[in-house]
Amino acid sequence: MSKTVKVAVTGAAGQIGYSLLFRLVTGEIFGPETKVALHLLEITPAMPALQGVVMELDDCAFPLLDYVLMTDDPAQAFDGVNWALLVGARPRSKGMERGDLIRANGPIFTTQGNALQRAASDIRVLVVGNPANTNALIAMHNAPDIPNERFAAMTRLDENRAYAQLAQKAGVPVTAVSNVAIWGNHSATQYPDAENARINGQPAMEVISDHDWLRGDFIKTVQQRGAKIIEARGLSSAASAASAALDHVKSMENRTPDGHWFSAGVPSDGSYGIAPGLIFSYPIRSDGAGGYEIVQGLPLSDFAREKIALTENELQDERATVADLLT
Ligand code: NAX
Repeated sequence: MSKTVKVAVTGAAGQIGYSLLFRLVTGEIFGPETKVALHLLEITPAMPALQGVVMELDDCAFPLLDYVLMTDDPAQAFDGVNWALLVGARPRSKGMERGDLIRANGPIFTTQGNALQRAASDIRVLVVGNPANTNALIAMHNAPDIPNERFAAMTRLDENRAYAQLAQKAGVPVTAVSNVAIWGNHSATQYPDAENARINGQPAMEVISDHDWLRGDFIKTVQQRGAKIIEARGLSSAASAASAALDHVKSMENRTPDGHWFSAGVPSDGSYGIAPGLIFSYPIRSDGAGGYEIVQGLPLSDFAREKIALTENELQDERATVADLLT
């Protein structure tokens, strides 16, 4: 075995954790030569449940699982880790507005941001817990020792959802679809971009002639997919969310093939006129060595610009709501 990668997962006893942990150690993400150490963080009352999950991890006898650390202390959880998947968050309770949820999550992500400074020098952070973009913004601001570009919020599930919708509409396998991008916030204002997408290498707008669908129900379906799943399942997306988080890690670990991209909420550098510093989902390309670039020069129609402005405004409002936490 050539190396060990240390991965912290927060909220590890939750739904997403249950779909995520096992696949992290099969070799599919970091390769068959890399051992994986899991640092699992939970809140104190969930430690017994976490113990049950770890018993199951033991029972899989995964050859690549190096060790498992269970803790309710963020400082211990993030000590020396190479990846931190921040899944745990305060859920929305009855009657809670989005603003209340954002504020309720503040203390979690200030504390975790601070503790992340104990991580390895190559740490990369993916925030899954909602509101993901603003939680990532808070964590990033509270970890001044870590370069901002190491922080991302997950919009890969939204991207995967858009891939599936386009493939089904065009009657092609999902592998025929490429170059889908999610712009903005992981929320109902996000803009799933079909105008730059391709199907079998052709513009999706040429392959799918139903432009009313592309500009209407396609966008709405992706934006509201999470709510539809809760309605149908009685529980929020978990396996698909875990799968998307793993896709994100894999994409960051490997160089993105030429002409392709994937989406993630990353700190805006002002690209496409977005306010600098917001955690904004863009199409990005990984260099496979820890760095990435925001894809430049994609054409955006007036329709797209209008949608992107809406989601940017929402993120500006969210940032204003937590301004006092952004040290
Ligand atoms: P669960 O409620 O099943 O699990 C969350 C776990 O986090 C619980 O075990 C809880 O004890 C733990 N937790 C809470 N506060 C914590 C803290 N301060 N430190 C460590 N652990 C803590 O939720 P689950 O379905 O797993 O979803 C987790 C988060 O992902 C939620 O915020 C959810 O909204 C968000 N999602 C984000 C998605 C995305 O695309 N970005 C999609 C799926 C999902 O809805």
